[in-house]
Amino acid sequence: MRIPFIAGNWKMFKTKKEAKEFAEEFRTLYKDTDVRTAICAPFTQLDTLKEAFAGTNIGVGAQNVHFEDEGAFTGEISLPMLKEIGVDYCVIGHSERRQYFNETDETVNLKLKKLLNESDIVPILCVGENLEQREAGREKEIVEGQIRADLAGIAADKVASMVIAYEPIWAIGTGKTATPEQAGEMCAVIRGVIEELYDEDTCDRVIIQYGGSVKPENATEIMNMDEIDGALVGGASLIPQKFMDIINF
Ligand code: G2H
Repeated sequence: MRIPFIAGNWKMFKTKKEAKEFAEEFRTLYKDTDVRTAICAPFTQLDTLKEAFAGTNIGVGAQNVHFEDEGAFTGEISLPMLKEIGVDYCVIGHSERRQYFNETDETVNLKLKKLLNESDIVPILCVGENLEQREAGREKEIVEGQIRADLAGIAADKVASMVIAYEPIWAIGTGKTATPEQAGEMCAVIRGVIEELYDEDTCDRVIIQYGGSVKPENATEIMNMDEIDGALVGGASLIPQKFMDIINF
């Protein structure tokens, strides 16, 4: 049985003051549920959230990590730095990083290996096709290719502990959501590739989220799809009540 997992991805939103205000309000709304929950925040807000959510089941995640421990990599953050803060999750390969910051399947693969081999931080690997690829009917081929390349050389037990988020680029922040059927179909494709690359047990255990304009109004139908175990929520995770309503889908 896979436990539903709903994570917020704040992207480059919220100052420390705003993060504190969010956490205070969210803690008053949050009731322990059977749903796993986390907020993936900008690096400078991670310690604030860890402190604010201490003693709760609310996890805290980063949105990127470098694959080297240290070095001349201006502007980057390493795994030892994240471990020191005690983060629980780390988003890897978000389409915005692939699109604007030169993230490739190769760097995604190095980052996943780094996290999985050297920490207990759970990666949330993002994959998804763009509009042009979807219109050309190539979405399955694109996502399959990303999964194969991103997971190359990673062992089954590590993959089983991961989270994969299917995020069609055309549905991100656009207000256009994939239909539950489209999202479910692609999550099934991902599970199928995992089974082919590994085995049934790994495929049964890996958590697969949908991400792309998830909001309280569409969370229930998305979460009701068999192959969808959770959601990666951008815009709607910035407002405590909205994010809570999604968790209570
Ligand atoms: C997709 C998602 C969160 P939004 O990027 O990762 O953002 O819910 O704003 O589309």
